[in-house]
Amino acid sequence: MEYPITQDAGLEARDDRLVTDSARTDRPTPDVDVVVVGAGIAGLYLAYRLSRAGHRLRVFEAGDDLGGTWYWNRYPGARVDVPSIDYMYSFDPNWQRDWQWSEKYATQPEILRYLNHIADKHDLRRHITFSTRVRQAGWDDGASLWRVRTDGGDDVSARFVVMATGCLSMPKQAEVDGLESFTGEVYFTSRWPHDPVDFTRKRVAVIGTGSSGVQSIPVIAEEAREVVVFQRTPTFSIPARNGQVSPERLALFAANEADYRSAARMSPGGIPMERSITPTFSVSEAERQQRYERAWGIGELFEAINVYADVLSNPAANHEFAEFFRNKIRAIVDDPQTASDLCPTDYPVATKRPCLDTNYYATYNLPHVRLVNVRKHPIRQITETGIDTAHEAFTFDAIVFATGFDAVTGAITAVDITGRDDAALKDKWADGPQTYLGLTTAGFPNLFLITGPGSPSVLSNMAVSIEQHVDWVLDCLGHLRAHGFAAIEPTAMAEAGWTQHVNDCADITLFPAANSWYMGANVPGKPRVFLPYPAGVDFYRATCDEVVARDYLGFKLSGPEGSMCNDGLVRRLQPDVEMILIQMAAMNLPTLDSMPVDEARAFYAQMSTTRPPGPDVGEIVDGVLPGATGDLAYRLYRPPTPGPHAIVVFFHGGGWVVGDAVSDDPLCRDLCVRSDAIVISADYRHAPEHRFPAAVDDAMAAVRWVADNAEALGGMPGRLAVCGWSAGGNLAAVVSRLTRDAGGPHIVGQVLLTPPTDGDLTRASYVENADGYGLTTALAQWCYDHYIDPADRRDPRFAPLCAGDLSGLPPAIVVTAEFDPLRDEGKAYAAALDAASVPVEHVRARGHTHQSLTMVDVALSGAPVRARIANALRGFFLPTRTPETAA
Ligand code: N01
Repeated sequence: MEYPITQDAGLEARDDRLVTDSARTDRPTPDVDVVVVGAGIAGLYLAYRLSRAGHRLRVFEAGDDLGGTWYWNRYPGARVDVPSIDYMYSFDPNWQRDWQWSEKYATQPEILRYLNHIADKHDLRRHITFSTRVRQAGWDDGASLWRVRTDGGDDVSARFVVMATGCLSMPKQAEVDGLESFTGEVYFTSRWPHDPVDFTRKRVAVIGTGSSGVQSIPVIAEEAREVVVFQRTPTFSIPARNGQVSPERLALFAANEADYRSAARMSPGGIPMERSITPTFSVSEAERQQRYERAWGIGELFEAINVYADVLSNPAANHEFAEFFRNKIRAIVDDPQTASDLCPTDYPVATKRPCLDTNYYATYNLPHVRLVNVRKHPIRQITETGIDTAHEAFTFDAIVFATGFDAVTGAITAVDITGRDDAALKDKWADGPQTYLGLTTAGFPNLFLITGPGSPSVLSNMAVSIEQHVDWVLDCLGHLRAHGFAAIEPTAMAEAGWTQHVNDCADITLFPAANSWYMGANVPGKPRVFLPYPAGVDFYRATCDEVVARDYLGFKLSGPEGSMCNDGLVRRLQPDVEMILIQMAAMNLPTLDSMPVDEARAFYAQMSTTRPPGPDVGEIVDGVLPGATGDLAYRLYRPPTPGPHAIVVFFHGGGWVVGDAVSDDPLCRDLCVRSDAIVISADYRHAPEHRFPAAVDDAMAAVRWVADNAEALGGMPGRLAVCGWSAGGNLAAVVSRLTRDAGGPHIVGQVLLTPPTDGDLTRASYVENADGYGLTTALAQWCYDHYIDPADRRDPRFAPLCAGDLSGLPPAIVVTAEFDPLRDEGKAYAAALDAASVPVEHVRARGHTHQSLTMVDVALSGAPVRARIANALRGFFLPTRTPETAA
């Protein structure tokens, strides 16, 4: 069994550039260079950049005028929930001469006026065909161009198509029976009429409590005689505290607008802000509550989500923050039942899009406003006169649907897009979207997606993300033109890698825990896939830039003169591991091999104190056991469940030079809790004072002592496994063989986590991962030199891979990490065990380093690997594997 996607298959960068392609020199000239679909914020900026760069273009817009989201969503109370001065174009540097935002959060009419102002100022309307929906776009491979058809009868050929269709523009179906029978007024927030709607003296139902509902309900309640809100899922909302544009922000602008915009581009969310690196529980409760209050008081969504680094990854941290919000709701809403119904409890805070509101919760204190919890009182149907729930019949004059969108992919797949070989994009994405960078998709040459799935899009300030995407596309077109290429398309490998990377990023967050539109969960039948890229605008921008800097890594470029393909993957490290490496590099710490041994030990111990502690176990006991030549410290971790338990003897890492019985404390706790076994971390003598084979002798002594005292330790005799990380993994492998040869103690399984198994420094993994991934080849060399003479390095007590006979060894799980100098020897040992018919599970930890799998609660992406280790341990301890039942 193997861990999915390994580093081994086909990742070598291929560079078959400029292969002559003489068959394709007579290509027809398309009607235009670029067709842009949509004239919202993205479409307008595309029109600006493309026209300035001399591209011939047409922009098709389904609406009767420009504005996209801001054209359609005219419902009462509609506002932006990113500060206005952040939610605007940065390409228009002298904007302050002719534009001023009147409020911190501008209303929909003001934003629409702004977009019209920009279009007029830069003469963009002439490129746009309004009231025209693009129905079809098909790639003509022979002619190397797109054929685009609209509902207005246009049939336009273009070299490129850019989907600027928006992430939240395809309204979701109502999904309530009987709507056609209702004789009153029906409104959708996403398709609000242009003529004013007057709710005075009317009984109004609002279905939906996302951002649109939260914004419109208080405003509708100001007018209507009666408002009944039908809520399926309560939302987390914070007060917007709208008002004048913040003077602090204006001062920052005045100081240096270019710096301000640049800080936004390099921020996690597209608004100037430092990414929080403080874990929630690293500060006192009083400090945390103060911090939460400050976030509540500022009225900015990004600020709120950024309170602590782990709000979106640590369930306990998230729970505390969510409870803070729930307490606020309880404090505002008078009726306890209504307050309780308004408190979200079944998803982590911020895993569904949180809202900004003005008087949302307080509106429920008004006598004419009522909340119906649809979960308790499901809507049965819409009737001629109103809405019937299972328990009540309501009469209404108007029903407002604020029920959301087929987000991120809906507006793209609504166009019948066919690529190479007439393959339909809709079919390709049937199980979830696959893109490279959220910008392009394999099989669909010259198709660009602005803020497409797999890009930060809806998790970011859209204005910043749109500009970044459009700028990238324009640079790309310029590159193609300058180098004589006519087409660009991502490779299948690059796309698969990016899709995997986006999922990896989501999997270390709590996002997948919610049935949100981020997950596609709001649309029946839509595949459940996390749609946006959650690692941040900063990280994403750096990735896009890196792709370009690495000669369009992952793209195939082709043209009449030939083609080039620089295949490869842009982000191979797990996202959290990469983040850790970046932070470590920034700290510029000295390396262990640059220090005298004593200093290295002290430094290693000091670093260990900065880690999160790992999970609680039932009991921890420190003791000493008799080693080969004297007492050795051990630490015993007992599970919280009733005993007796199976026992794992654990050997710590540290290259036989540094570390001790407690230096892998979080890992041991984690193993103990996950495997429900006692873990005994036994120390051993260290080099250079005690060179090979002192550590082996001590490891053997520890295993014997534990086996002899299993019952007294609370263990089950005969259920004994060994486990070790790094040098400790080596010892676990060695002990497994020596106990086999000695006829006992009986070991039921061995866990070898990134072990050295022969120290052969010529292996490819030592070369590929020599530096930059924590354990360096130089440090590995330093450890070997301290531990063992070169002449002894084929002794199987150091190099288990050199042992002649591996048959009859205990079943094993061998974990290797992709970016570990030791990777290949672990892999070789797993293969050797397999060849000797030893049951072995080889787990290849994709995107991990030598140390990262031990970083409990820091590198969250290591958790599934540790879960597999625990699972293997539980398997080792099954009665069928123990000597008494085997007998
Ligand atoms: O849509 P939503 P939205 N019966 O999907 C409920 C952006 N935006 O238009 O959660 C009963 O968030 C649904 O319930 P559930 C912003 O990114 C920004 O409000 O599926 N209820 C949910 O409560 C936002 O997140 C701004 O269980 C039904 C609601 O309808 C995104 O657009 C303003 C239902 C839909 O909420 C979408 O917001 C507005 C049914 N059959 C929007 N079907 C600002 O900038 C759905 N619901 C401020």
